[in-house]
Amino acid sequence: MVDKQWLVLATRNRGKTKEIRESLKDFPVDIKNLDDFGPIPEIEEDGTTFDENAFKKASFTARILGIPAMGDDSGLKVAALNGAPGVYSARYAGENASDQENNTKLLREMEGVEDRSAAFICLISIAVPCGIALTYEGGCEGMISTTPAGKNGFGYDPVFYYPSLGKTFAQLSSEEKNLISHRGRALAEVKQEFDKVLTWIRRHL
Ligand code: ITT
Repeated sequence: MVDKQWLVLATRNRGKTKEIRESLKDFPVDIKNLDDFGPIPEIEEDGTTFDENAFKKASFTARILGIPAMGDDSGLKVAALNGAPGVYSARYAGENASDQENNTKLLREMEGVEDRSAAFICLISIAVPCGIALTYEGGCEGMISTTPAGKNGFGYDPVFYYPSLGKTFAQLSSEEKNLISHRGRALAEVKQEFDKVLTWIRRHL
């Protein structure tokens, strides 16, 4: 039997954790998350790009815990809002804002706006304890709905409408969402070269 590689998810977001675990369930990797370890210092997300923040989350966590880590920095870019909320998606309605507060603010900003096109972006960084990392990216285009719909997922899922399925992301199961979402697409890139990723990790441990 092949030994599973430990990989810690550098996130406290349960929705992301669920989707990443689901996506990698058939791969030889034992996925931990930050809750499996004692308290560790907060990761500073002060980068100006998704790329920078994903790298910060992964490399900081890998260095602190001494275990390979995966960071996900993601968010929603709305064309009519000049790309907002972007890297500030988690705190659009303020520091520690709830998903519902963020959605309410977004729908308010979008009241009466005709161009409702938007895209989710996800940057995945896989880092080893010495601090270096591999990066993967995925995106998904959709529209901002006028009212929330659906109970699944997290974040902006209830207001992100995916036209070709005629549903919001919150109306999809995590398996269905992973097939088309920004995170699912970034993870598909990881999975496509999973053997190489494992070799790279082991070479740098
Ligand atoms: P960690 O930093 O602990 O991973 P976070 O929620 O703060 O968790 P981000 O800084 O990457 O993560 O912010 C991402 C925000 O973008 C997230 O809180 C959601 O509001 C939104 N988002 C990202 N991916 C999403 C998805 O698949 N569905 C809905 N909203 C999403």
